[in-house]
Amino acid sequence: MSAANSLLTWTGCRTSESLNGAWNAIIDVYDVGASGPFGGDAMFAEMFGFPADRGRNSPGRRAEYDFDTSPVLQVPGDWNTQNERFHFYEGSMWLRKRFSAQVDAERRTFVYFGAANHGTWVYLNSKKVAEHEGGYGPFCVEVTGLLKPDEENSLIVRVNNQRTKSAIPTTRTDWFNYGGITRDVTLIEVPSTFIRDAVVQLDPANPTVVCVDVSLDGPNASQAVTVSVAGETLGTLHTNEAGRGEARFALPSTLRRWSPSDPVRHEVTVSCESDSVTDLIGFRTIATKGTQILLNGEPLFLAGISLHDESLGDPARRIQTADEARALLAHAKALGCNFVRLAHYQHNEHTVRACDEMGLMAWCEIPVYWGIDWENEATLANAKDQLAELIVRDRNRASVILWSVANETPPAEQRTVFLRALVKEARQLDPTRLVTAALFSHAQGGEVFDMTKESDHWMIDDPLGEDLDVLGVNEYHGWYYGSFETMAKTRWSTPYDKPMIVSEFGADAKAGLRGGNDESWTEDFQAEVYRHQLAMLAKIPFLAGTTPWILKDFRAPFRLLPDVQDGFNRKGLIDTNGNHKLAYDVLASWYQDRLAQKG
Ligand code: GCB
Repeated sequence: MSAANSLLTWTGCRTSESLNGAWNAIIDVYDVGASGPFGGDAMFAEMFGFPADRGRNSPGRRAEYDFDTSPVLQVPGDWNTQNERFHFYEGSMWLRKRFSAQVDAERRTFVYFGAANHGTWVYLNSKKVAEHEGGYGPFCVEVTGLLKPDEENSLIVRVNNQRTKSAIPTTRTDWFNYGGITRDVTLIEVPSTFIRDAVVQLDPANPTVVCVDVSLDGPNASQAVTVSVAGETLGTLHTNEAGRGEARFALPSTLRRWSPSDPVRHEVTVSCESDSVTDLIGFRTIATKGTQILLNGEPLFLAGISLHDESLGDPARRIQTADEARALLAHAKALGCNFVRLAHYQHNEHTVRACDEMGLMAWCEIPVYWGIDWENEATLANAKDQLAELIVRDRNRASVILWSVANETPPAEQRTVFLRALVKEARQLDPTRLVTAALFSHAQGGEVFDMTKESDHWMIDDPLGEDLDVLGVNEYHGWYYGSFETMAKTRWSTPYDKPMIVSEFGADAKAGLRGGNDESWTEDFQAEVYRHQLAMLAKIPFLAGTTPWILKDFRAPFRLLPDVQDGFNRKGLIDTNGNHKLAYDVLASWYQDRLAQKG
């Protein structure tokens, strides 16, 4: 079963207990912790097998490990920034949490992981209960009947962040490979028949109708289910034996619609005889018409910025809390953005919920990024799983308007077959949103051409464009290639009658480094690149939005220029502490004018 099928949604309203906090960690460089150094040998497995959770003073055979006296890591958290010894470690780490739980025999219990990077094995009281692949997606495991009522439980997680060629993402990424349980871990309790998922979204073709799709799970899966919005009952549907039910209900047209200027969310409750869930949901439509993007039927320009899932402050690390997400997004709001590109993988749910709350539309993406093993069926299966986890988790969020299936993948037959399968998957899981991908600007006629050759005509004709609703295009004129003179006369065209978002452009600048407008790595040069870029982009008739690269400097191991990069990609408009660079104001004033033009 795909991990997404077993995902719980509406978790915020559930009876739950956080398993965040101090976990003991054992580094396992030779990866022997599951079975000992001799594989299946029972004697050595007992001495070395970490899932048994024995220790120095445990009775019986000696154990050569001990969680109790091993270092502590905070969860959520990567190991790289918590312990200097682990900074560049890539491999297996075992983490253990002991906890006691009230066990109600009438109810079911799940352990929910926000994310763990990358391959995860989960053991409860020495029994393996789950495996999961993918460093950014949520997953959960049912542990009903496995918890001990009267003594402590041992939850042991082996996380391995080794980069591999067939994984998603693969071995080379321009971001840091933070290892560990990087997002919240929660013990969640539900009734024996419960609402596993409920999708409540406006019909894109008729904004006065809400489409409801419910799945119940448990022995009495066939039930009447009532849906109410803002205290008013919309109607009742009936689930079948398998627990599935769909219905369409009228939604009062007076109910305020969600938009960046009025990010209103309404209390939605879904109840059946055995369960009831509540959440805040915003209602809006998103569509395209020719080269325009329409929000609630009105064309608008997507004034955006790209972000990584990295918090402000020192040390740079993954976002862990809603407040950290809000603090980062506040810089995008101050820039005048109505849109963010959550690159290049599934961001923390806190960030997506903060987008809903703060009125930022969002582009959400999976790490199908550089060098994917297109021929590998397991790779495709994992990409589909990751996409499904993302969509199932976030398809009730009004802020999410675009699912992106890939970033910078050179056109080739098998690549297009692979990505088409993902586009299809996205549409099946969510027919209410738009699908995009960040394409290469320098791919024309199905080939990637030499970027160093100057060209003053950019034709966006990647064959995948046929399948997308919105074309995303990354380009680095004025930085990796292309002169300012050529940019001034560059013409853009596309055979597709579709909107285009320039999903990346930018230049590195070390905060505080000043110089001439022609001096690389200075704030002045970065600002100059932005001025030339914005002048060029303003002339593209099918441009529907921009998400320059990037809001904040971020950790990137192959960015090595001493005293400038030092392991960070410096294309941020702000540095890691939130200080603005000159280009920030250049973009802010362009967005102000652009949004004023569009009314
Ligand atoms: C890109 C990638 C992004 C990099 C960026 C850069 O094209 O999509 O992940 O960080 O360029 O800075 O070169």
